[in-house]
Amino acid sequence: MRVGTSAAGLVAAACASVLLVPSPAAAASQAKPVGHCVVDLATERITCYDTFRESIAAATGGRITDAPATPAKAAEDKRFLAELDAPAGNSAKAAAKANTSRTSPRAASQVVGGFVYEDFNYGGWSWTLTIPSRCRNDGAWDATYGDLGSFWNNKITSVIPAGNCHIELHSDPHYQGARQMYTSSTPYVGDAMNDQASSMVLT
Ligand SMILES: [Ca+2]
Ligand SMILES: [Ca+2]
Repeated sequence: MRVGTSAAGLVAAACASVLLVPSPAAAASQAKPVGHCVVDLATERITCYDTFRESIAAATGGRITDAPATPAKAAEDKRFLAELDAPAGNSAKAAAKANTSRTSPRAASQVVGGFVYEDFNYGGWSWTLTIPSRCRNDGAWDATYGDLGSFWNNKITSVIPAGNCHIELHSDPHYQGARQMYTSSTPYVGDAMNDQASSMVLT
């Protein structure tokens, strides 16, 4: 495991193995490191890992430990995407088991509502979005992130909605500016929204 940095840059003191990770921009001068982060939209806590597989294990509370090695493969893996959407019944036990092995200041959101990526075709840094329960598709907003902050502001280039959610990107913080909705796996968000998103809504 690599990190545990929140959008506000606070290290989660509760987790002994936590380290602060450089932002993608700050680290760009070296060989480009890539991290795979889990963003709990309920708490805005961001925790990053070295591998996509690790990040999925964390995002699912230990339920899925054999995710495809790369996000690009995951995007085309129907079995994996279906497993992500499996009923929460099975995950309760796994989540309980996972929770006994680490301290957590708040209960984690363990439904995956989607993924956003730094680069074209699900490349670069990934951010797996977790939410308390699946989206309802009733027109109301199910989860939000009002200000992506320097860590992932103006970087998103591809997206994969999950958990019955659609992902709506906004070019300015707090759901202002241009907006665009994505209802299925999208390897390129389009010229108008590429590297523009500063806030997002799951609906
Ligand atoms: Ca980008
Ligand atoms: Ca922006």
